[in-house]
Amino acid sequence: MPIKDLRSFLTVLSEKGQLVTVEPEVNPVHEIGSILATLERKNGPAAFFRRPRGATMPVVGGLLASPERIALALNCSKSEVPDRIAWSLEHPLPPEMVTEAPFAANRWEGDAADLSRLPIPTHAPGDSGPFITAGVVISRDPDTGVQNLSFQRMQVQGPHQVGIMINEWRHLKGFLDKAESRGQALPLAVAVGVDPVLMIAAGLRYEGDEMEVAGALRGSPVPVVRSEKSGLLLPALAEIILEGEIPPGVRAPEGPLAEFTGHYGRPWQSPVFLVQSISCREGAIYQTLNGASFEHINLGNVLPREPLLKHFVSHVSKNVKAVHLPPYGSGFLALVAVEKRNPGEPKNLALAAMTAHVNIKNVIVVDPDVNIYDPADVLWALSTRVRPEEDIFYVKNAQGHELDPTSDSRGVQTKMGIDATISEDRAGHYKKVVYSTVDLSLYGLT
Ligand SMILES: Cc1cc2nc3c(=O)[nH]c(=O)nc-3n(C[C@H](O)[C@H](O)[C@H](O)COP(=O)(O)O)c2cc1C
Ligand SMILES: [Mn+2]
Repeated sequence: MPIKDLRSFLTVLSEKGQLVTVEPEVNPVHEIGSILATLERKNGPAAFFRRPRGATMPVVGGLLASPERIALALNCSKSEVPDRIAWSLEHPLPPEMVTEAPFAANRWEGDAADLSRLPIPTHAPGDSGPFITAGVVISRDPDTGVQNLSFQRMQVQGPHQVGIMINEWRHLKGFLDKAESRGQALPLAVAVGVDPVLMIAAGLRYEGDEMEVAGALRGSPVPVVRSEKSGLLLPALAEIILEGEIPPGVRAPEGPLAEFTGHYGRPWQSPVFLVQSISCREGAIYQTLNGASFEHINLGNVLPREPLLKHFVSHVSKNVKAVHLPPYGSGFLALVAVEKRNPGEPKNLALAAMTAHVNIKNVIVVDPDVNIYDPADVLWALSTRVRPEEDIFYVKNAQGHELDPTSDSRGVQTKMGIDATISEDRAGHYKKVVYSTVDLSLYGLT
């Protein structure tokens, strides 16, 4: 079945055993978040919650938490994903106008556009309240009219108001700065429950309209309708569309929320998004994700940056066999496997990886017999192949991410490179032990 929206993706996931339905009633406060976290930690399936307490619609979550499901979303193999994203950034495909949007079936405006209609979960125990976390934010440059997709967490602050956390270097921040300098409100729409390529595209840093990258990722243009209210182009097959505006000069306390670093941040003073209408499809499904989750890291760190990492290290050496930003490293750890030809090569690769993206702090370079997708293999290489005084180096006072607890408030930190390849003089003496993998079912074991 071709994927074109959330529903068709759910069908594909259930056909592949990648979606479970939770039939009992669940509490949107903490219980949904805990179930999603438990499933994710054991590389389990995504979850469809049929009966969130007090809700009129189901909730789905954890859709892009695993490499298997990301590959299903992109209809390719896991190893093809980075090249697929790199290709799509180079071959954008503009959206296509259609006349009908299923989300027009139900529309509430003004006082009726009440956020309590939506089953917005409070995810982690220390979260400050319910947050919209999987909503794709649609905005427009006030000068050029070019649209933008991004994720911004949104904390429910009232029936028609959410706090929206906008980091300094985001395109949306630039748009809001322009609107605010003119004393104008910035029109905004949020699409919840979309074709997963729109989510993947929203996590990318791209100078242009990410909707065109989503079209390229899908291999067909995103169907859109023009909002009568704001003129924004909205994905026609979204489950739920919120429309409204960010008023100029308003800031309100927002957060904390479990962050992608696996830590809670501090409360912020964030702009607010005033919701003026809510539209949703017949039988709408609400989508969510956990703040501190592999799903967040996959969308925000792994998928956008593995192509960059590959590009940077391949520039330094043609002997690179594989690269990975493991989600358990919060995007701060890069792994590189190389068939080294020269003892200096791993250190140059570590330096290249550190500059591939500002967030990359620790780099471990391993031999190709180490499976960089298996944390146990990486820790084994660290434990048996690293001579600290020779193989570990630091770059002090480098720029990293300010939410890394080792950074100062501006993100200044020490980066670390580790050459975990076996040293040349020892290489002839050691060979990795590899047992045959057997089919346990032949022995009555499962
Ligand atoms: C799940 C998720 C949540 C995010 N939350 C925020 C957020 O609250 N505020 C923010 O500024 N960026 C957030 N980001 C990062 C941006 O959405 C991301 O960097 C995006 O590419 C920015 O788009 P832009 O390049 O068009 O500015 C989040 C990313 C993900 C994947
Ligand atoms: Mn952008």
